Amino acid sequence: MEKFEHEYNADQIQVLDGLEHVRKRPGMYIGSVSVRGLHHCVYEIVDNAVDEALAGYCNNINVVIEPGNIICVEDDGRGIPVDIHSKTKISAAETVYTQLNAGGKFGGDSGYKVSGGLHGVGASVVNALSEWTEVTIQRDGGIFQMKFERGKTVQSLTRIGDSKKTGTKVRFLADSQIFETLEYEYEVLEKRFREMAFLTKGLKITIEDRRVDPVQKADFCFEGGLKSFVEYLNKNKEKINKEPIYIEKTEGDVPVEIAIQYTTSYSENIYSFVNNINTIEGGTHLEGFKRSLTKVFNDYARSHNILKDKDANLMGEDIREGVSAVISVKVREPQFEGQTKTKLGNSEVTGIVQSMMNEALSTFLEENPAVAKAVLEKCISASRAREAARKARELVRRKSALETSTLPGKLADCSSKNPEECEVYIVEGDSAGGSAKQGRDRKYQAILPLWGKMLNVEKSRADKIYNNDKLQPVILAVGAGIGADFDITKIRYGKVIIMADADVDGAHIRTLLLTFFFRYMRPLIENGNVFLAQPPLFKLSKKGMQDIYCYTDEGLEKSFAELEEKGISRDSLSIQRYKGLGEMNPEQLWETTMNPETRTMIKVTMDDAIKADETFTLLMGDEVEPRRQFIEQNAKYVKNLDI
Ligand code: 28F
Repeated sequence: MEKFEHEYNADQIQVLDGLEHVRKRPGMYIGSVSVRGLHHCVYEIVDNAVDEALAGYCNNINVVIEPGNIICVEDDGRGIPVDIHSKTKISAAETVYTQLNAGGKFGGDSGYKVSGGLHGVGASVVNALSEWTEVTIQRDGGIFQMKFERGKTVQSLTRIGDSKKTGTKVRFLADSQIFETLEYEYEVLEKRFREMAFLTKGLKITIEDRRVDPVQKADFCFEGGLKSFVEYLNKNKEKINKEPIYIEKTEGDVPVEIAIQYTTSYSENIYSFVNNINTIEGGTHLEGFKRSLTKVFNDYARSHNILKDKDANLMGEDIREGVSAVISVKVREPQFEGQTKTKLGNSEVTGIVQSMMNEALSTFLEENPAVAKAVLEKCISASRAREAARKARELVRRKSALETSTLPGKLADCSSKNPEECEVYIVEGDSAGGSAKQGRDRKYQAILPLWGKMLNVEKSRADKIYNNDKLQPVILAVGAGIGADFDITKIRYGKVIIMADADVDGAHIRTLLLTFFFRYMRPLIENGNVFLAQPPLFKLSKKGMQDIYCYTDEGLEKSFAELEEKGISRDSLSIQRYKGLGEMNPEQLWETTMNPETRTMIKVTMDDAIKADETFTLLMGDEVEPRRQFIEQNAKYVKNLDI
């Protein structure tokens, strides 16, 4: 008895230590306390329900954002076990919610567990970071409930009724003492749950946002799994193989699922997952996929005399042009490497994926010769374009070696040569470019005005891009090459800032430039070097009052309200609406948009690569109808601006 008491206390102290540490250093467990970390909490709880689905016991997961930013997640699995541990006298369910890593997430026997990145930290972390948590379990003929506040049990598991059903429901309110914001972003959650539904064939996930009226909701259930995923990625693209190539097989204890569909576009669009985690940095599974794709297509081309004896092999990048693919593997003990711990390191996985895909893909090509032929024709012209691009590049290199200055003539460069402090504003149009040149701080701010018709990047291969007179100044100014040659260590400016008007044309230029960066200087976006300048939409002025600049419609409303409180009425103010950057004089442009002390800028992130790719394709692809829809949808916004 003595000993028992002692152990019990020791355990309890450890439990408290664990969760208190989570509250002290939340970043260590959920990455950050920004909106990202907030969303991460939802994923943790939903992940547990998905695990129950992967174990084969759960078919439905419902997620609700309730008014007040309360999250409710419910599944129809077996319910977390409610039996009481003989030693600790605490229920299994309470242990899962109060003990760090008690969910069997590390090791354990419940299938393919996650140990990389920030995933799988578990329910107890979410509990520790919530103002309150309420868990309701239906199981063993009863309804059981327990409650917590900031990780501490305020009501142990109690039977509150009878039920013939089974399942787990978790409601929690994230702690405002911990998080910068409690405002969940519906779109972000929706996107993640769509992805999770693609990755778990047949699982139905619903999401509902009850903070808004009418309620916003979506439900996802894909019987096709990854096949549905690539169809979704390609929905606005012209397909080469109508049915995606689909492989689903388990080798040893490694389940592999792959779907591949070729499109007529010039970009490569491959997503890979390990244990449902997006492996942004790739790894051994992706390596196996790429090797197989290259080998099988080359072998087929040789054996069918499409490549002659004298021809060189096609290169991997040629064979990946226009491909959309998703690869998902489950690995029992994944080794995650790389900067963001999203690169699979397990070496055995390469061979598993490669041999499985070799067999399935070569069979597919033999059975679908028309598809094989169409893809190979595309690969061969990609390889010719690559060769042409190489020659064009060499020409540029040779030219620049001869010329005294390799910088574009229109560039008004800054005096500093230290990329860390230098920034370049890419500005559309004459007058704005002129104001920017006069208004800037010439020590570290460079201005590159753009002229002429912008190239449609979606429809252009690398050789055209290299010779385009509008983009070439951008390439030369940034100074780090493009495509496979892009070398981020050579960039001449730490910040590349797109400055365009807040109108339709401005939006077009922004989209085009972002497409270009996304496709040809992707590390620049990944590394956080690309920004969007935010010029003001309105100026409020009154005699004797300092001018007030507003950057959004909401900002304008807010300023009105604040001024009214000070007794300044609306009719005594003069409001100027800026139609374009050109309407501002150099001082105003500096003060509102370029002065690092006062400006606001938006950093362009890769967070939503799928979305970006979609928009680019939509705006510039061959399909007319989706583009028309996009413009129509955005016309509302445009009208809004043209008060
Ligand atoms: C809304 C969030 O968390 N669902 C869960 C289960 C089911 C089991 C389980 C969970 C046992 C002791 C580790 C049931 N029966 N939804 C959820 N459903 N956890 S979480 O077990 C956890 C282990 O500690 C479960 C038999 N085995 C497992």
